[in-house]
Amino acid sequence: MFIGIDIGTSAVKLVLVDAGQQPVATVEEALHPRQPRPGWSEDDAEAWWTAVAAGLDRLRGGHAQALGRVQAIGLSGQMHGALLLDAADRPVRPAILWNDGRSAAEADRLADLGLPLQNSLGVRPMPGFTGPKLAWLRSHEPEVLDRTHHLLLPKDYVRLRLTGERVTDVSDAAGTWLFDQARRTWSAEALEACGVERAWLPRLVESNAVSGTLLREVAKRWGLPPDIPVAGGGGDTAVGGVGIGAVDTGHGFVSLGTSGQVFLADARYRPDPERLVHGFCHAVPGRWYAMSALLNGASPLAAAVRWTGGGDIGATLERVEARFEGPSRLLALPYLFGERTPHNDPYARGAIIGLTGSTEPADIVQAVLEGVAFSLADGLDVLAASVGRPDALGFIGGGARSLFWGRMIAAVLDTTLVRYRGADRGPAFGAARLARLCATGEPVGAVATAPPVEGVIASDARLRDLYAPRLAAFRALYRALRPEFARDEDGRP
Ligand code: XUL
Repeated sequence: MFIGIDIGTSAVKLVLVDAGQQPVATVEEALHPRQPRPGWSEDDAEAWWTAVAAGLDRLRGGHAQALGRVQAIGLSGQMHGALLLDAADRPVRPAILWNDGRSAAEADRLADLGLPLQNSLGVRPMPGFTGPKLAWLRSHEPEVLDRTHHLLLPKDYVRLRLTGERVTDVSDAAGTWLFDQARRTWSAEALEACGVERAWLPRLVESNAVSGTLLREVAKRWGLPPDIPVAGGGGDTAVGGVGIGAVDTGHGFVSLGTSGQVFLADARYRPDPERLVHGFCHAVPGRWYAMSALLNGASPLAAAVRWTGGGDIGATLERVEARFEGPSRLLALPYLFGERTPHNDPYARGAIIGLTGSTEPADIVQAVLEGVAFSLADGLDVLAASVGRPDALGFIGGGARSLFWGRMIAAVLDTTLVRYRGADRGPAFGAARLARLCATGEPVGAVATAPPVEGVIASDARLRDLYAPRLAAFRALYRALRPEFARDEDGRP
């Protein structure tokens, strides 16, 4: 038995997986990140631990015997966060999350350090990354840094509570903008540029390596065997790749969680920061990946359901599908949190145009689904220009539960999407695989295989042709609105 724990943005997910790689139980505990100002995003480390503890309670409730046979635990988590701890390992302020845009000025200043540094760090500095956020704290909250002794990524706080160890893995370190991707180690130059002290940083391990062992009191509380290993684990995008076996060159996926990604694994490190590609270490040794990172994946859908009166997302999708006759007359930009690839624009926001007196709530939801599909098409085009267009892509994350949305995305991207069994719990399942790898020492290729295929969604040529002009209109709408988004809160450009 293995446990995978994914510290997501809107929920923590835990999955218990047996020796035959079958999920035995999955539990989910909601999280409630805050937006203290437009474009800012924070959460409390304690909330992550409370959610993990509640999840373990529920697993114990239904599967106490299985918990007694767990061989290892693996972790996955939202990337790019900045969690600062004092000398007693207490958070000195709320963690600043991946979709926080406050450090735009710092990111632009860091970009002036030039392309060679970006090539080694894998990506252009953008506001969501840890390093630029530390630079922001240096100028806006220096007293916080005076009290700082340790810097951790979100999942690594959970590890600290499980094992007492301050450790991160290469695939999560990769997203900090403090990390040399080719050498798989911290970058002295980036640390200095961002004002980060070397002594704050956690120890580094590969994702499938042992990072520590379970504390006795933790094991006792949930009836887990004492001293079992906790694997390095990884950033949620890379671990999602492990979950569906996307570890070799050209294998990848479209993921629709709170965020969205188009991801392609690579046996070589091929950075392309000028295109806003993220070139990061994969969660398996000797592998990297290229990614278009969207800050707005399935979250605009949840928002659109709320704007149109609330209710169940699945039932809303059914209503939209029942009325679907082709592309909407409305056009929506999904950029609720700004956007990284392909815009690097923390000020971008959502927009819906074309409303009439007879617009129905379902029309608005459909337009938002299309807006996310269009922005995924932007992401795929960037990757295609950089490392090549794949023949097919996996389709994972909570959004992958919707076949209707999948058909729309396959047509807009003009690509084939493959749905795997259990792919909506991707990163938690991938984390359980990393737990297994660290406990058994098996070869990665023997464990990180593609799960059984549940269905293949081909691009519908008729729908593709109908959507092509709408995609062009979507791109034009963003270009037209960009100057408006750039205005600050007082209305100045
Ligand atoms: C990837 C990214 C998100 C977060 C949260 O660059 O920002 O995937 O890891 O899920």
